[in-house]
Amino acid sequence: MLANNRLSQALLEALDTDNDAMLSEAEVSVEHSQFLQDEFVKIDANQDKMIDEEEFNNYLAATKEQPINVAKRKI
Ligand SMILES: [Ca+2]
Ligand SMILES: [Ca+2]
Repeated sequence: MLANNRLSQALLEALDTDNDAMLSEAEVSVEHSQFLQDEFVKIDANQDKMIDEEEFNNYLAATKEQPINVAKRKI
């Protein structure tokens, strides 16, 4: 979890060009990240068209679960 938080913080800082600790659709587009644009609606849990740190953390935590579960199943 701590590693996820650090990762999301680094990503958030990289994408957050106006440094308001929120990611707008425009900021996500600026990075030309098609993946993030597609995922924007999913990440934006309260659908206010802004991604805050909590939403981003929740999203990353949710996506990180999957490879871990797959890895566990192999063992
Ligand atoms: Ca911003
Ligand atoms: Ca939001």
